[in-house]
Amino acid sequence: MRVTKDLIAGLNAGQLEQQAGAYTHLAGQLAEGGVDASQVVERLRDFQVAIPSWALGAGGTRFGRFSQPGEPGSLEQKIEDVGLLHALTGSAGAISLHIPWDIPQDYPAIRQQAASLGLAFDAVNSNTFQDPRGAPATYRYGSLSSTDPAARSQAVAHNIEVIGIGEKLGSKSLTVWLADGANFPGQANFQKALSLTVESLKQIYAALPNDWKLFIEYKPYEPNFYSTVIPDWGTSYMLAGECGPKAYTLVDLGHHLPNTNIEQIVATLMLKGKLGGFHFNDSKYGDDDLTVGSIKPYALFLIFNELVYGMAHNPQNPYPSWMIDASHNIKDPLEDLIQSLEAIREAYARALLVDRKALEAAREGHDPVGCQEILQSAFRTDVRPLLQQARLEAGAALQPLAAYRKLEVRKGLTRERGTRSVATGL
Ligand SMILES: [Mn+2]
Repeated sequence: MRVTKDLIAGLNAGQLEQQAGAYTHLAGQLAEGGVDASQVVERLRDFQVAIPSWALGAGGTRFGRFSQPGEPGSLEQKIEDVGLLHALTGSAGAISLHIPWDIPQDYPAIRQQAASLGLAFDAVNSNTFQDPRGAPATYRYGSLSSTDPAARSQAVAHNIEVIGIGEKLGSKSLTVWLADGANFPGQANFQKALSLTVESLKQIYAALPNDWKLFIEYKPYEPNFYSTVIPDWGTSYMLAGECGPKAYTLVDLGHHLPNTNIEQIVATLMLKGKLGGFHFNDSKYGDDDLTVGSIKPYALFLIFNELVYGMAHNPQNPYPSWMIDASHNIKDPLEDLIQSLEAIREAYARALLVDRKALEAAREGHDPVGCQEILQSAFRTDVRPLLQQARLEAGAALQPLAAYRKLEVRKGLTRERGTRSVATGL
C-alpha cells in the first residue's frame, strides 16, 4: 500500500485556508518576540527521526502479546510501513534494523525499496539478549561480559557481523545494548564483568569502519533486576572513552530510574562531545516504552531545550542520531508512531522558541522566577501551526493521524497481508 502525494494533497486541500490563517497569526506573534517562524519551520522540516523495525508490530509484555491485523510479516513490509509514516508525517525518513530479526535477503532490492520511499538506513542494532538459534554458546549468563570465553567471542562475532550487514545497507552506526547483569547480590563480580565488557567492546570497535560510530546504550535494570553491566550514562561514557573517538553514549529516555534529571545528562554529554544517539519513548515507572510525550511532555521539552542549546553551542558533539524506541501492546503501532513523531516535533519546536538571550540575562540576574517564565512561555505556545506548515511544505499531511484514518490505511494493509500476519522478531 502506498500513500501518494496526490492523495495527501487531496486531503490537505480542504484545510489550506485554515492553516494559512493559523500560521500567519502565530508567525506574527512570534515575530514580535524576534522569532522568524519560517526558520523554525525549516528546522522542523529537516528533523528526521528513525523508526525501528521492531516498533511496527504490536509490542508485547511478558504476560502476552496481542497482534494487530495486517502487521508487517517481512522486512519489505516493515520498510513499506515506515514509508507510509514518512509520506504522512514527512518526519520519519529512516529505518533502524534489528539483527537477526531483519536480515535482508536481497540487499540491492531492499536499498532500492527504501530509497524509493525516501528512507535512509539508520543505526543497526545487535542482539545478544536472546540465544541465536542453533548457536553453540548461550547468553543466559551474559554476552560481552560473560565469564565464558565462548559466549563472549560469539557475541563479539555477532556484533561484527551486524556491522557488515549495516555496511551493505548504507548504515553508519552500530548500537549496542547489553542485557548483561545479575539478578542476585553476589552473583557477579562487578569488576570482572566490567573489565570483560571493555575488552569485548574494544574488539567490536576495532572492526568499526572509519566513518562509523558505536553507540553504547545504558539501562539501570531489566531483564536483570539486581545489577546491569552498563547501568548508567557514566558507565557508558567511560566505556566510550576507553573505546575511542568513534564511540558515543546513547540515551534512551526509558532507561533511567524515576525522576532522573535526563536534561542534565544530555547537557553533560554534549559538552563532552559524547552524545551519539537518542531513543525516544515515555514512561511512568520504568522502561514502559509508551508513546512519546504521553506522560511527561514538560520533561521532554526540557530535554529538547538542552539539545537545542547543545546543537548550537557544542561543535565538538556530532549531530545526534534520533530514533523512536517505543512499542505498545494495544495501540495500532502506526498510529502510536504518528503520535510519537508529533510529540517529538512539538517539543523540538517549543525548545526552538525559547528566548535564549533573555534566559541567559535572567540567569545572570539571579532571577529564577524570570527563568521559569521564559521557559514556560515557550512551552505554553501552541506550535501546531508550525508543525503543520513544515508538513505542508514537505508534501506531507496537515493532519497525519486524521489522514491515516480517513485513508483507512490499516484496513488496506490488512486486506493485503491478512489478519494473521505477525511482525517478525517479536
Ligand atoms: Mn533503546
